[in-house]
Amino acid sequence: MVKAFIFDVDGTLADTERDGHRVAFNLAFEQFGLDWHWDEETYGALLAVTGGKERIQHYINTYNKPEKNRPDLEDLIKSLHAKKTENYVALLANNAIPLRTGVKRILSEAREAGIRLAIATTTTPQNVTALLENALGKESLDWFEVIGAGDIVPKKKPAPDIYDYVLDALDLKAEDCIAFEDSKNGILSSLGADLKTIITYNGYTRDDDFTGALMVLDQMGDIDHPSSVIQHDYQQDYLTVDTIRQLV
Ligand code: XBP
Ligand code: MG
Repeated sequence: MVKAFIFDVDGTLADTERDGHRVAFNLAFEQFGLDWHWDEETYGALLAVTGGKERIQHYINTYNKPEKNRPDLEDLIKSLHAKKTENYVALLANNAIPLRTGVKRILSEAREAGIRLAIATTTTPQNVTALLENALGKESLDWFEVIGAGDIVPKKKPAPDIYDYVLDALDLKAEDCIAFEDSKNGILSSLGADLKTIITYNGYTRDDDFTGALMVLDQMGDIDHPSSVIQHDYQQDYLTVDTIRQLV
């Protein structure tokens, strides 16, 4: 009996990375007078590191940026990231990034079926609030019993900590829940917490290794936008709560 669904945010609920986070990072770099620019391909490679502050540090190391020797580097990264969060929230408010196909329907079906909802993400809490409010309305924040996000745990994905935190807050066992993820770092985290995991990949993650997934699809899909199922013998046109219940 499935008792709760736990959702990743970036890449799973919405395609936020290329046209959301990436744009907000680049704007922050400009605002700080830095000549850094993350094009789509560069950003795809940088996504190997989760967490915006960690990603900036990784970029500085990998590209051997002169800023690496600044004595105030830690503060610089913190301020840059705070500006990036401000930019991202403003971007969502002006031009909401839609939820991926089928996400809203799955959330409604789950609510009707009495399945509890939660979020386990690496992104900053304000970003989750902004995405949900803009895409689904303010009241949608109450649909999620637990929102585990950002620095609330010291070790970000691929560590299992954020999922362990959410399971603990829900007071549920992993075997009673399903995780929804889009990336290798995401599934390493959810499997590390012993969660059965459904993958809906995106442009950046289509070639990731999803070994151990319960099912891998290109999207949850809808009646007009059928899913392609990559891994699992599954006959339906799109993912439904009933199908998920039959799978487990
Ligand atoms: C995605 C991430 C985040 C975002 C940027 O998290 O790794 O770092 O790219 O957000 P998930 P921040 O897939 O777990 O939702 O800059 O706030 O970290
Ligand atoms: Mg993700």
